[in-house]
Amino acid sequence: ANLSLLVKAHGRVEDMPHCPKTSPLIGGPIHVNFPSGLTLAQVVRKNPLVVRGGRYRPPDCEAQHRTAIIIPHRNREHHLKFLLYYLHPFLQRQQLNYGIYVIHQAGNYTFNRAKLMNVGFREAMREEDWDCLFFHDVDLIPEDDRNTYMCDTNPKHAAIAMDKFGYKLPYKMYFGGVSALSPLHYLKMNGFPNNYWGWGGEDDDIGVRVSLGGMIISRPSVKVGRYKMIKHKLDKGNDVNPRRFNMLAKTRQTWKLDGMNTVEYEVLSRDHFPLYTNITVHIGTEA
Ligand code: UDH
Repeated sequence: ANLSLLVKAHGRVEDMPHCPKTSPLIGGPIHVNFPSGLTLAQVVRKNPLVVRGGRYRPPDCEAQHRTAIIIPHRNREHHLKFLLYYLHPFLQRQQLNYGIYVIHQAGNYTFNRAKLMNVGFREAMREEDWDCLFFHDVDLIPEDDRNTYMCDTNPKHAAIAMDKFGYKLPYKMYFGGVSALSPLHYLKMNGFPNNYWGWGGEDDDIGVRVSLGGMIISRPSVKVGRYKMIKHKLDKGNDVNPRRFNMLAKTRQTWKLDGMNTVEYEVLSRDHFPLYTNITVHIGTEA
């Protein structure tokens, strides 16, 4: 009996049942607020089954889905704390095998969200055979459990109804905030662009890549794909990119020449913190 318990703790037991198609723990709408004084230590205590590096497997059934969350980050520790506070229980209620990766841009040079996602993809896949990657802004909190963090047959845009856009899609091709791709989807579109430095444009470029890769965007319903954004101002080191429209006009010519096949970076550290894996990376500067 001890042995079977031991094996169970590692989630590899053959006779553990598969988790059901729809988790019985899903409760629907979530009331999101931002408790003042919340600490990471409290979040750790609330999530006793999360192990080193922010990894989790359901204790009593074999998860049907393996999802990595990739969060581009610099200087938003305050937002990260709230995201972890909500995301860990949310993913556990969905009975996922999951891991959370924070990709932290080193230095003060202009921020590059999309390139950090490419780093996250490669580094997460190095650790585990994830079948789905959720590319997740640090300041967006999902407001409904039924927004399942699993991949579809097509790339999925999950953050379709944000409070800041009046809980609706701002425009038809919008692909920003939170999106989900399988490794196959990601490689079909050559990942994300590496050359969008500063704010804006990269999410639309990614949307165009989806269709250039021969895929379409799938979406949850507006009722379910709801997110609350933690209010903030434009960051230092992330000025609006004035070249974004010119670049966007050329995606059709550039997507195969720039992306996952050309990404270069240097990992400075990899830390397996209790609630997430932090990868600090030097991604260089604009050419
Ligand atoms: N990010 C960081 N650090 C930065 C910049 C961006 O971590 O310095 C990450 C973070 O995950 C963020 C994402 O990149 O959620 C997207 O950046 P953003 O939040 O600046 O973009 P968004 O379009 O917000 O969500 C624009 C803020 C403009 C505020 C205007 C006030 N009315």
